[in-house]
Amino acid sequence: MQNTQLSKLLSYALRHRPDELGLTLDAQGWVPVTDLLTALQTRDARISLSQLQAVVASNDKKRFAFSEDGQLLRASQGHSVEVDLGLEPVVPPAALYHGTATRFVASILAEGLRPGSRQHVHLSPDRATAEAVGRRHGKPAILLVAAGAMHEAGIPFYQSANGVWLTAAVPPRYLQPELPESI
Ligand code: HQG
Repeated sequence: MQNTQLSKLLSYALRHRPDELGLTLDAQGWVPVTDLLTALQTRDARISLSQLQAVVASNDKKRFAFSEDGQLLRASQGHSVEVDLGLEPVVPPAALYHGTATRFVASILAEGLRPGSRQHVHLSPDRATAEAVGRRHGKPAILLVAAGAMHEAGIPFYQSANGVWLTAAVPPRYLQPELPESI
C-alpha cells in the first residue's frame, strides 16, 4: 500500500470511523500501536512498526503523533468522533485564513463558519495554506478571519500539534472575503 493510501486509512481510523476497523480510541483520541497494526492487517495493510513510524514521520502535514513512550498513536486534528485533545487555549495572531470553495462563500458569510461534521472549524496561518485547503472542495476562495478580535471577545482558539488553528465556530461579523494569491 502506498504511503498516501496508508495516510488516508489512518485518518479514517483515527479521526472518523475507528469502529469500522474494530478499534476504540481513548478519551484523548489515542489508540495502542499494537492494536492499530493488527487492525490494519484486516485492511490489507500488513505493515511493521518501523513502516508505521516512517509513514507518521514523513506525512506531509504531520497528521499523526505518537505518545511520548511511543506506545500510542493519534491524529493531531480533524476528528469527527468526539475526542479531547487536551489543547490549551492560545492567543491567535490578529488575522487567520479559512480556505473554502467559492460556492460556499455566500452561505458562510450569512451563517458564519460552522464545524460541520468535525469538532472544530479549521483555520490556516497563511493565505497559501488556506488556498490549498479550499482547492480540495473546488474553486478556492479565502476568507480573512479577525482572530484577534474574536480572542478579545473571549472566544477561545487552539493550535493543533501540527500547526492548524482551531476554534468552535466563526460568526459572520469576523469574516471578510479575500482574493486567492494566484489570481
Ligand atoms: C464549509 C484538511 C457552507 C467549509 C485541511 C469547508 C484542513 C460551510 C466545508 C482540514 C459553512 C467543511 C479541514 C457554512 C463551513 N455554509 N459551508 N456555514 N461553514 N463550511 O473538510 O476546513 O488533509 O470538514 O468552508 O487541510 O475544508 O484532512 O473542513 O469547505 O485542515 O489533514 O464546509 O482537513 O486536512 O469541509 O478542512 P471540511 P476544511 P487533512
